[in-house]
Amino acid sequence: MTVFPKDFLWGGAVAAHQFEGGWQADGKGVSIADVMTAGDNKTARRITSGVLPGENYPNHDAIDFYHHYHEDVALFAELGLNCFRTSIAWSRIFPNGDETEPNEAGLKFYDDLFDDLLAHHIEPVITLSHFEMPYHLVTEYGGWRNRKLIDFFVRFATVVFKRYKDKVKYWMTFNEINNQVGMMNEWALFTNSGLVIKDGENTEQVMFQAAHYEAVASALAVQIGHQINPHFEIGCMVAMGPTYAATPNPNDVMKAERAMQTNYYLADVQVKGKYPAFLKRYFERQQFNLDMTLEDEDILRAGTVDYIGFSYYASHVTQATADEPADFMTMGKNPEVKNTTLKQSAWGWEIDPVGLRYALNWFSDRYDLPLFIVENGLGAFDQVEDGKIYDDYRIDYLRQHIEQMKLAVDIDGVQLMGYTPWGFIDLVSAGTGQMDKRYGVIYVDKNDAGEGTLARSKKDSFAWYQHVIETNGADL
Ligand code: BGP
Repeated sequence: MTVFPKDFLWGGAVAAHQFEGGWQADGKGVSIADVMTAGDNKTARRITSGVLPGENYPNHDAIDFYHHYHEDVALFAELGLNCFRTSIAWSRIFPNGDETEPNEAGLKFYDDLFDDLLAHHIEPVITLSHFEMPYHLVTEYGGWRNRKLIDFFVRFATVVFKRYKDKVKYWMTFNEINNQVGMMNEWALFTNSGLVIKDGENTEQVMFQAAHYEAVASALAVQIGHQINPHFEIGCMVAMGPTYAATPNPNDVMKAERAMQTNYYLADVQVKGKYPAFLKRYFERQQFNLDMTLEDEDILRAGTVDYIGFSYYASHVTQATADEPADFMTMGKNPEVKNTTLKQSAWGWEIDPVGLRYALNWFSDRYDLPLFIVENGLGAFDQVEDGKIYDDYRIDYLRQHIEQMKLAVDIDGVQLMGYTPWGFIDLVSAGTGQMDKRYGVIYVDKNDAGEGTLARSKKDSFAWYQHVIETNGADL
C-alpha cells in the first residue's frame, strides 16, 4: 500500500548551469556561473573577473546536456520519471540581461526540450533563476543590489511564462533564495545575487537589499504568471537545513531557534507576503538604510506563492556562547557543532533522514501549504568497477529519506506534492565546481579534470529508483 497520492510527482532535479554546457551556444551570454573557477571539498570556488575556459576550469561544458538532451530524456522516461526539475538559463534568453528582445535560439532550445519531455509524459518543473544570471548584470549594474534588476527579471519571467504557458505548469522563482544568509561568504553572495562586496561596504545591508529586490521580483512574477495562466502553480524555493540545539540548555535552544529563522525569513515574505517581526526589528537595530517602499509592500502582499519548494540535504547543530545574546544572523558566524548521532557524507554533510520529516512538519505547521521536496540527495565519490557502479550507499540514503516522507504523509498529514532528488544525472557541483561530487542515479563519464567520453550509464540506484516510482513509493 502506498501513502502517496496517485498523481504524486516523482522526478529528478538539475539546474541549467550545472549540466547543460553549451555555454556559448546559439547566442547564450556569459553567466555568473561561467566566471567561477573550480574548488574542491576543501577549497572554495573563486570568482574571476573574466571567463577562464580550459585549464582553469574544465567543467564549463558540464555534461553537455545541450547536445545530449534527446537521449537523456529517453533515459529519464525509461526510469519512469513523471516530472523533471530544471531551470531556464536566463543568459540563453537574454544574453546580457538588459536587452528588450529575447534570443529566439535560446527560447527554441527550451521549446524542444519541453516538447520532448511532454512526449514522454514528463512534466517540466521550472526554476526561473537557479544560481544563474547574465554576468553583464553584475558588471554593469552590480547584480541584485540594483533595483533595475527587478524590471529585467520580470521581463525575462514574462517572456518565458508566455512562451511556455501551455507546456509548463509548475514554476519556482528563485532557487534557495535564503541561501546567502546562512553562509554569508563570497560564493553564496555571488551565486544567489550576483553580489561582489566592495571595501568598506556593510555586507549584510547589501545582501538584505538584494534579497528584498529578489522578493519583490518574485512577487511580481507570481502575479504576472497567474494572469498569463491561472492554472500555473508557482512556488518559492528555500534551502532548509534544520538546526538543533547542542544541549537542553535553553540558551542553546534559543540559538537554534534563531538559526531556524535563517531558513524561513524569506519564505515568510514569499508565503505570507510580509516580513517577519524579528527581521523588521533586526533592520531597525542595525540601522540599515534599505530601499523598501510602500508599493513594494503591496506587491509582496499580492504575490504570494502557491506551494513551498525546498531543498533538504542535512541538518545542523548549534551551541550558544556565554557572551552572546541569541540574535538573528549569528548562525553563520560560529563554527558548527558536529552531531555525534549521525554519519556524514565525504563532504562533511550530516546524513539525517528524520530531519526531513522534521522539516516537512515544520513547514506544514507554519504555512499550511502543499510542499514539494525539490532537492535531496547524497554527494559521493562513485567507483566504476567492471563498468558498473554499486552505489548501495546512495540507495540507502534515498530509501531512508523516502521512508520519512511516508511517515510525514501518513502519520503527520503533511500535504506533499512530489519529490525530485538532486542531480539524478551526474553534474557539476554548485558549491565546489567538481564533477566527482556525484549525486546521480545516472553516471556520466567525466572527471574533475574534464576528461571522459560523456557516456551515460545506469548506476544500481537507477533500477532501485525505477521500482520505487513504479510502485508509487510502496516498495522501497
Ligand atoms: C543546492 C543547490 C544545487 C546543488 C545542491 C548540492 O544548494 O540548489 O544547485 O548543487 O545544493 O550542492 P553541491 O553541488 O555544492 O554539492
